[in-house]
Amino acid sequence: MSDTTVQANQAEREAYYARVGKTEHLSPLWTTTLVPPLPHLYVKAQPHLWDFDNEMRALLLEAGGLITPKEANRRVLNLVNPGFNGQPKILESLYAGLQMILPGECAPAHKHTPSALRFIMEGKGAWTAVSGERSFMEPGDFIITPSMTWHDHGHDGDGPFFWMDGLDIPIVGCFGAMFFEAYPQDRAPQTREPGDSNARYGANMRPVTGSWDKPESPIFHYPYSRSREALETLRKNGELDPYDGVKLEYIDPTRGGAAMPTISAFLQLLPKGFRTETYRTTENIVFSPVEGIGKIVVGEPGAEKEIAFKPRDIFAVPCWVPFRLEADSEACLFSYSDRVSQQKLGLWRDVRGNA
Ligand code: 1HN
Repeated sequence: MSDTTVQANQAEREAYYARVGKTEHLSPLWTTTLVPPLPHLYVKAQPHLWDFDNEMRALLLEAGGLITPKEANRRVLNLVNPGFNGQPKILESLYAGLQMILPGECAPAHKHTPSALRFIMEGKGAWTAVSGERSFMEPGDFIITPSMTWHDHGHDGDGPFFWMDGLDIPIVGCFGAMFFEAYPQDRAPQTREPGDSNARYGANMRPVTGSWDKPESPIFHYPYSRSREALETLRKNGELDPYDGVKLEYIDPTRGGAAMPTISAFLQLLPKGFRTETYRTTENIVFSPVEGIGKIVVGEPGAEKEIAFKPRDIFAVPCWVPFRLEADSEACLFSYSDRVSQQKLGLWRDVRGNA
C-alpha cells in the first residue's frame, strides 16, 4: 500500500493552519509534539536545593512577626522550583512547603482532598491532630494527613517549631478534584487518646474485630527513633544496595503498600564514604537529609551538577534526570515521591546504571 500524495504546497498548509488556529478550539495534531520520545520536553522542573539553616529558617522566623497561623491558615513558605515561573510546585507532580508554628499558636482544623505529609525539621513540644488523635512531633518524625482527614496543629513547648509539608496538589489538580473545608471551630474534637492508632496497628498486630477500609495507613505518626534503629540494624548486617544504600519505605501495615494512595515516602542510610551508582527513574523525588553531609551529582552525562547537602536542606530530583548520592559522613535521608501514583497508573520505570 502506498500513501496517495496530495497536491497542497506549504503556503496552502500554512493558510489552513491559520484558519484552524483562528477557531481557538482546534489544532492539527501533526504540528504539535504531544508525545515526545523522552520525558525531557515535559519536565520543566530543575534539580534544585533549598537551604534551611542559611535561608528558609530566618525568612520563616520573620514571617512569625508578620502573620499568625490563624490569619494565614498555615504559615508556610512554598518551595517554588526555578523551572516553574513562580508556580508553587517543587516538581511536576508534587508540592513542598516549609511551615513554622510558635508556642501557643493554633493552625486551625481543616481538611482537603490533597494528601499531605509532614517531615519534622526542628523544635520540641508541637503536636498535630489527625482524625481526632493528637501526636507530639519530634525532629525526623514522619506524619501523614491523608485526603479529607481533619487536621490541626498546636504548640505547647518553647521556641519555634519547623517542618516540611509534602502534598500531591499537582496530581489532584490535574484531575480537577480539589476540595477544601474549614472546621467550624479552631480545634476538631479529640476522639481518641494519643497513641491509640500506634497501639492498634503499630505493633505488628491488628484489632481482631472490625476492619480497616480506608485507602491510607491507619498509622499516621512514624517516629524517627524506630525507623532509624531499623536502618542501623540493617547497616550493621551489611545489607547495602548499590543504588540505595539501606532504604526502607514507610508503609500502611494493613496492606504493605505506601502509607498514602498517592505519595511514597522513604528513609535511607548511606554509610560514610558510600557512593551510590547512577540511577534514573520517572519518579519525582524530594529529599531532605536528617543527619550527615554529602553531595548529589545530578544531570545528564557530561552536564552533571554537584550539589552539597547537609541536614534539613531540601532538594528536588525531577523525572528521568540521572543522579547519584555521595555520603561524606554517615548520612540519613528522608525522601518522598510520586512512585506509588505512577505505579498504580502503570507509568513508573527506572534505569539502573548509565543506560
Ligand atoms: C496544608 O493544609 C498544610 O495542614 C500545610 O499544615 C501546607 C500547603 C498547601 C495546601 C494545604 C497543613 C499546605 C496545606
